[in-house]
Amino acid sequence: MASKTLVPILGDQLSFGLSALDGADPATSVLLMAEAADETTYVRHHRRKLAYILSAMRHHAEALRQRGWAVEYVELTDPDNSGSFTGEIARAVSRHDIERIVVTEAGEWRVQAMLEAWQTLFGIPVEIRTDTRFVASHADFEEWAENRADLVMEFFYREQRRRTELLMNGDKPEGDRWNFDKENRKPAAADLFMPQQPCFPPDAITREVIALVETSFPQLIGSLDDWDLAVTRADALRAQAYFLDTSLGSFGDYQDAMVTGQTRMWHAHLSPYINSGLLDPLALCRAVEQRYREGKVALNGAEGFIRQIIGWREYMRGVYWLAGPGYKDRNFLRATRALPRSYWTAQTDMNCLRQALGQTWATAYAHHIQRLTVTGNFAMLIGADPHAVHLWYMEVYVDAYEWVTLPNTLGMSQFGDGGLVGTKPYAASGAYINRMSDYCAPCRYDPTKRVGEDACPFNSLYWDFLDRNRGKLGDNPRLRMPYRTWDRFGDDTKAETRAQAAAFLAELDAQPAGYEGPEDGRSGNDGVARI
Ligand code: FAD
Ligand code: DLZ
Ligand code: SF4
Repeated sequence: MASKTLVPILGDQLSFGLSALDGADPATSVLLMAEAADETTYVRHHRRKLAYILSAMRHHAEALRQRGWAVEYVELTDPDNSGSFTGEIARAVSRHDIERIVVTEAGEWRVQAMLEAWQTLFGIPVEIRTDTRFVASHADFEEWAENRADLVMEFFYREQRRRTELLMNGDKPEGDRWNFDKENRKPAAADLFMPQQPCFPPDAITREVIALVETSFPQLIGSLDDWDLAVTRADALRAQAYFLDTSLGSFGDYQDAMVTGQTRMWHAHLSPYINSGLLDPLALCRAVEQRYREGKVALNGAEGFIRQIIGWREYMRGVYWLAGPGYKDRNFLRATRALPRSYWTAQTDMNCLRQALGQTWATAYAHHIQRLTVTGNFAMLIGADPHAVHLWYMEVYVDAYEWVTLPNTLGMSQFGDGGLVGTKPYAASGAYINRMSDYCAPCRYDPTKRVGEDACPFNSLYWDFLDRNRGKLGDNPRLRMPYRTWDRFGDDTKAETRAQAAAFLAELDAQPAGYEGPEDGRSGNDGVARI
């Protein structure tokens, strides 16, 4: 029997062009994909997220076989399944005459540590290759970050534009500006034309996976109804084409807007497919540029979208790896409160939270501004433990993998890293939510009131957050204005604001927090609890 190369393919490596497959010979390679219990349980994934990953993996295995690869696929319910990546490598090594392992580096520290242990464990060479699906390698990011006091995303992004030559005219950015973000801040109204969403009904494989998730994970939250996710590259490309044709034109203008009942608006909803490998982010950016060059979309929209991908997405990954495995333990503001149970049940009278949480429960998706300004902002203002917040985001969003979720939650949204990712906390009062959404009009709270029975909780919490964190945030130049405003409040105003926030937090603490199981409630979304 000829010696073989083992090529493990992880659940977020569903790309035909994966670096581990470069130069591989189908005749002497065994591709291994495994549904691992460790991976399905290391956080309490939303059931839709779990079903998406398992179904996309099963479809990808089939597509690889059709391309001539020998794929060994271990299902979750296989009686011999060891439950871990390392256990499955061990079993594959014992089944075949494996002379070496070639694998693409993992997306996160936890899994990378496993890969790095294999050579010693199995006594055969293990080649860990760079993940070429990112424009900047770890070394590129380290080089960029070296000797910089602040890791400002905008400067990294410019380097990425030069590196990819996206929207460049020689050395100069298209339109002679790098960033058109100022044009991207329009609120949206419900009567604007919104793109219909593409829908990919479940096929036999997805239905089987849905049944598996329903029976095997009864303790998890989230709806599996109205399945609409693509699980193949072909369908993910259809979703991409849909976005390019119908949403990209308005993406920039309404990037920060929130409208009741509109889950995705003009957002791409492509992150699940990009992060699991079904879509190539750089090819997507090139398609966006082409639309601009053909005069089909405006520069602000094209630039804004490309910035999200080669800028923010890659910057977050760079920070995650640069900061090291200890990043997740940072807690700059020493925040310790547990998340309210409404984060799992969507039962709250605060309409903005109810909308964002209800939609998250139903679809495992919320767009950026809901994640940042509603759920993230509220968690930070009440002083929630940033690691608990991170875990919640890891659980509930279909696009969540540690490398991208952690810097977004702990860093950007909770300021838990003290300013590595963002220069100031994304704290906002009810006024901002009211400006960018239609959530406030039907809410039982009034976004213009700071104190009183119907005052929007965001308002007193916002000032109280600044006040109680003054020792840590008082010197932040970007917070000079709000602190000046607070200082101009009279003593009575300050006292009543503090009292309002304290009463709210006391009420919050008296209610159940966290989530222990389905008996805590699946989806109320009917506003029975106040918070
Ligand atoms: P669009 O708004 O249409 O943006 C286009 C693409 O840009 C996205 O598909 C995504 O690939 C990329 N992008 C935009 N912003 C970011 C960003 N800040 N970081 C990384 N990529 C970005 N994104 C994830 O992919 N996984 C996460 O687990 C995740 N958690 C988040 C948690 C918080 C608290 C916040 C504030 C943001 C988080 N994001 C995360 C970033 C962003 O919200 C999502 O990428 C976006 O909502 C995905 O939806 P979309 O495809 O419709 O994005
Ligand atoms: C997130 C996830 C889940 C839920 N299940 C699997 C799985 O069964 N098998 C697998 O190969 N990968 C899975 N993943 C993705 C991994 O947990 C991990 O996030 C990536 O491999 C990145 O390191
Ligand atoms: Fe949210 Fe306050 Fe507006 Fe209600 S009034 S929707 S709680 S911002």
